[in-house]
Amino acid sequence: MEDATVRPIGPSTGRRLSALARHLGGDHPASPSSTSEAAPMASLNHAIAPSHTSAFHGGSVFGNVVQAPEDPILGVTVAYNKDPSPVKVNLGVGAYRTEEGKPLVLNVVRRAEQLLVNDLSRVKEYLPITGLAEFNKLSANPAIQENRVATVQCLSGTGSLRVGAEFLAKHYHERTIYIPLPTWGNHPKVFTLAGLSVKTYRYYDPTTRGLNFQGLLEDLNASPTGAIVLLHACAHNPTGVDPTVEQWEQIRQLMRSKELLPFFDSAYQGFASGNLDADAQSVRLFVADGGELLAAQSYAKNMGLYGERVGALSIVCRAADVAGRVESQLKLVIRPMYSNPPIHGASIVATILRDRELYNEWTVELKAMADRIISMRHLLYDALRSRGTPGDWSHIIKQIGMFTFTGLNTEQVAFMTREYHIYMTSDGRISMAGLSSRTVPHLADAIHAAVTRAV
Ligand code: PLA
Repeated sequence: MEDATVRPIGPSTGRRLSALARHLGGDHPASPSSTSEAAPMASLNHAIAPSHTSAFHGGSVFGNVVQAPEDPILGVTVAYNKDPSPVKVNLGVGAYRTEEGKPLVLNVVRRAEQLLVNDLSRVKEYLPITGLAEFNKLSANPAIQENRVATVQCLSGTGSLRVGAEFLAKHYHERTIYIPLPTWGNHPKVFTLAGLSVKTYRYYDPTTRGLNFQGLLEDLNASPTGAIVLLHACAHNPTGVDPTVEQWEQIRQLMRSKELLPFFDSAYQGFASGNLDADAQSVRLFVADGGELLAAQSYAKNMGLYGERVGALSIVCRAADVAGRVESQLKLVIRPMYSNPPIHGASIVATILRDRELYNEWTVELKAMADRIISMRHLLYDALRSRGTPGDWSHIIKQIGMFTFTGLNTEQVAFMTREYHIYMTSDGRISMAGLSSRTVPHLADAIHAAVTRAV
């Protein structure tokens, strides 16, 4: 029997790749300079395009495969790992480190894992395609009482975004997604390869180092009715600049009046304010009006479960019957992609979310992480002030979440890496969570030297 939902792989993949190549190549409205990783993306253009093999090259059918560039964010860690310098600091990837510079496994996670290990009734059977039911129920927004949400466990935030985007490309009438300028460098790739067409809306104003709220409203207002809009739920990456609650309300009104479909990326809930509820306000505003939306959640950062790849995609619908049908189609997206998600990380999260005491312990540990990051902001700000480093650095303490968008340019970043072994993304973003009071003076020296000496 012919399955109408199956798309031919060859031509459709080719189309997606050429769309991405076009997007990365610059003749698209969302040109490479519009993302936070302009330079490395340009070179991706030819590297990502399929290279059809017609003959042997050097004895291998893959002889003509070109070397792809490293990922602009994860590649920073690759370079860092190769550097033998004892003073090197990795401020690239957004991964929390302790004051001692070590990765942190939350105590509450250790406790949950112990409970899981001790429970001999637990088995390693496949999960359903949609993942662990209890995890999904506990992850879904508590504001949704009416059962009008379809939640599926996915491979962390990235997997949730990808599954949501694949679903939209297949079942939603408008294929254009507007993403903020700048945004997380993986967003345009995830959405383009899922079959959506990516455009940008103004978000950040480099002159004020704040939100370009007027530009944002104008661009959303000028977008076609029904377009999808990617919104960072809180702690915007890379800028650390979020709308206020009043501004969120204005965004909501505009989007609802134009029937724009919100797709929230919630990768840092708890890292903006230290409070899970406060950081969910943006999403909850949109849920409270009864309208529809998508939300991709990640537990990588707020539970420190990075490598466990645990996250959830929620599609909030108008009514329960719609949500049921949406879930049935999400299963058709997931089954041929990875069949069903892994069990361990979701079991940890469910163990913590279901137990009042463990949940409370989590919120305390989360707040401690957020507070340490804030204290690093103050230390760095004070260190630059005491060095008399030219420029206004108050954005370091004003911006929120894991990152500071320093305003340092590519050359200055390269200088800091070369001379000071400070590793960060070329757009000038630093992960504050990777700093400690021991490394702040070294970073301040590097920034001072970069802005006073580098071109
Ligand atoms: N969305 C945003 C806005 C992110 O910053 C990240 C991760 C994700 C989604 C995906 O996270 P997950 O799949 O691990 O849940 N950004 C990191 C890491 C922390 C990365 O680039 O993969 C970053 O350094 O920007």
